[in-house]
Amino acid sequence: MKRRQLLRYLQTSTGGLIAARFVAGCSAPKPPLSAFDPLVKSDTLPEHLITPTEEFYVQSYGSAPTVESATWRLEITGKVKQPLQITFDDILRSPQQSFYLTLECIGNAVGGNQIGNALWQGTSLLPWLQKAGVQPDAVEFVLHGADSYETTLPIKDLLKSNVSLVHRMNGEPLTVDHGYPVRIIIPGRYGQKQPKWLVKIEASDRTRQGHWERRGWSNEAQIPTHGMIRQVQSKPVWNRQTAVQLERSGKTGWQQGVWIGGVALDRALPIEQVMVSTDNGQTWQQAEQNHPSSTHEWTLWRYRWQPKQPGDYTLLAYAVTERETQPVEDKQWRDGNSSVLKIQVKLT
Ligand SMILES: Nc1nc2c(c(=O)[nH]1)N[C@H]1C(S)=C(S)[C@@H](COP(=O)(O)O)O[C@H]1N2
Ligand SMILES: [Mo]
Repeated sequence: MKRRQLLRYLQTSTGGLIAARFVAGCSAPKPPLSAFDPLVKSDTLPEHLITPTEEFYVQSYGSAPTVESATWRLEITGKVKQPLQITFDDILRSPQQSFYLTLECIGNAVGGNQIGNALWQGTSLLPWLQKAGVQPDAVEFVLHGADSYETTLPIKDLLKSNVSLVHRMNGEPLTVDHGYPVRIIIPGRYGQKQPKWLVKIEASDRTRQGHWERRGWSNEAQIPTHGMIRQVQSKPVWNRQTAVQLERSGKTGWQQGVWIGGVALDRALPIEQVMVSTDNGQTWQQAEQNHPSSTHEWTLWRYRWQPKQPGDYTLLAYAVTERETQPVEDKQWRDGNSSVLKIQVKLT
């Protein structure tokens, strides 16, 4: 179902020009309580934190098209030497790869829920692209969804063995909302570069812009270094729940210490550290973190805070990679929002 919830006007960095985006998508999102509890409730950080498919955000610009796997075809066409048609059976018969990867929407609000981690299964696109053969004057691939969605990427960015035609998510066939029967996953990019209901890959000799790119969103859509607080003690926090109150005593009382937990992600590099502040940025401490299966899966982190007295506190967290330190100040939206979510904690 299409829901146009709000229209955001965005000032572009080049000044003057106004870009707009309809943020369609998820029904009133629910806090990911069940998914995030292990961040603060286990002895050690889990290896993976999967977002259950029912809680996984859905971002579609229109309604989900009905596509049957039996009649579904993926065309590889345009500036290729030999156009190809791939069937669903072809995909199932090809070598399978399973991988954990965190998907996020470039329009996700700071600390928002348009992010999730799943176990995806599919097959590499590369052998088919090699079979089709790209003509020398091709510069881009245009990826088409059955809903007429399109996005583009430079030729070289698709000629990688970790670009997958995916047909399963969290051990089940893709749901209709998530792109049944087949979507593409291109690690390192925001969700906008991963068409669902993929039906055509077209090599082109000129550059053009896709659905969201025409509306002012980054054409590179590369995921920046960024992290976010997701849980304080047993309470989930996110952009719609940024204030938490904790009592001194009791099972989750602050006297025994307060767990602050969250996630962090980058397009390609491992998260080197996550720094946490409990005094609105005056002092910073390094969080404990896990080591995910790949740099495309979110890093889980947590920090044990031992408050000394009641009062009001502001919690912040930022992530660091070799390339980038997440800025604590606000940043432009069009390249993906990587600024820091502020959590207000009242200790009584
Ligand atoms: N065909 C198609 N693919 C699409 C979209 C779309 O509207 N149509 N939305 C994109 C956007 S903006 C995002 S963030 C991701 C969301 O994937 P999800 O709904 O499985 O979470 O899908 C991408 N792929
Ligand atoms: Mo998106």
